[in-house]
Amino acid sequence: MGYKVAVVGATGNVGREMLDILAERQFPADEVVALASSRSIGTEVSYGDKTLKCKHLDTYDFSDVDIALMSAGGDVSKAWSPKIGAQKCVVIDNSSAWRYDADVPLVVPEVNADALKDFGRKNIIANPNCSTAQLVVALKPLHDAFIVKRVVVSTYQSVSGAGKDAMDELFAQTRAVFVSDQVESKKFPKRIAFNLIPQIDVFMEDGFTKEEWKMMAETKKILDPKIKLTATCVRVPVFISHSESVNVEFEKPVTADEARNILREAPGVLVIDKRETGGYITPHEAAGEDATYISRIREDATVENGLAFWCVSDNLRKGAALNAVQIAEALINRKLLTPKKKAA
Ligand code: 11C
Repeated sequence: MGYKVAVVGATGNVGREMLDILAERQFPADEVVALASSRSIGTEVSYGDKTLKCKHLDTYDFSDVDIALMSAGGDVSKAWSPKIGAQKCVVIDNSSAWRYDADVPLVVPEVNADALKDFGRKNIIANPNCSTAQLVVALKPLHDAFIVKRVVVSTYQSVSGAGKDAMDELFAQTRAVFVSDQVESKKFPKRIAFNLIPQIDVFMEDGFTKEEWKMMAETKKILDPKIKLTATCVRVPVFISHSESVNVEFEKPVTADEARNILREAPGVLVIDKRETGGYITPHEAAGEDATYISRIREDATVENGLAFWCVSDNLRKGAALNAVQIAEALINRKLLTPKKKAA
């Protein structure tokens, strides 16, 4: 007897990826339903070798659903997650609506799966921002060994993080540059084709952007509130995968070899670090993959106990859909969730 799973926001970049990953990983689901807003009702989406027709979220009854994987944006999540949770269906939410709520665990299973034990307070579990997820997967094993004090991270984030319209904008602008040089920007504040934009999300009062603040706040909640982190988040003309240049100061001395060996054994991490031309991973190579790739590991002699590395991951997978499905798997493996049908 398996689980009934609803994918909310099934027609979006992340929703479609959630359906693919449920099928690929043979998630123990008896039934998967695709839900969407009114404008997508009837739209067909793929789930393995099946085709699902999207049903309307507003009229859907969650009373026999075990898990709702939500990727419908913060406003939909704020309105719907409490109602769905009240029907004893656990919501795994990909938006930022609940991440900073003390009663909602914010989880990356390789890092803090123990936090899942508190999910019943609201029946909501939050997925972190994509740029945070890959970073904490890389930092966790290093933190366990050397204790992270401070992180300086610069991101190179793909347009898929901003949704399908943003991918279409990069495509249209790239073509327009060659055809007419009439480039129109709607989704991004400046042209993204053959350019990069040092702004993701809105500006905060202190001059950082919300994306940069999220990386700091989420790393503290997931990994350790004592960690200091400063981020510069940049949008780049890449379709899929976020890349990060990371500098870390540790409490204990660290060598590049020690860090490399620890990262090689770490869950969710693949080290590609040949110290030769091409001996590292690029976003193009990480797209469609599950791992968080680490390359360019080297000591940073400008600070005490410093280390620098390059970190790349598919933002739609580990940064969103894969992490959400892994949370659902962790609930099952830890026996924190029984299918309603079996319990009845
Ligand atoms: C981006 N990281 O690349 C964002 C997308 O808080 O879940 C995800 C925003 C979030 O634009």
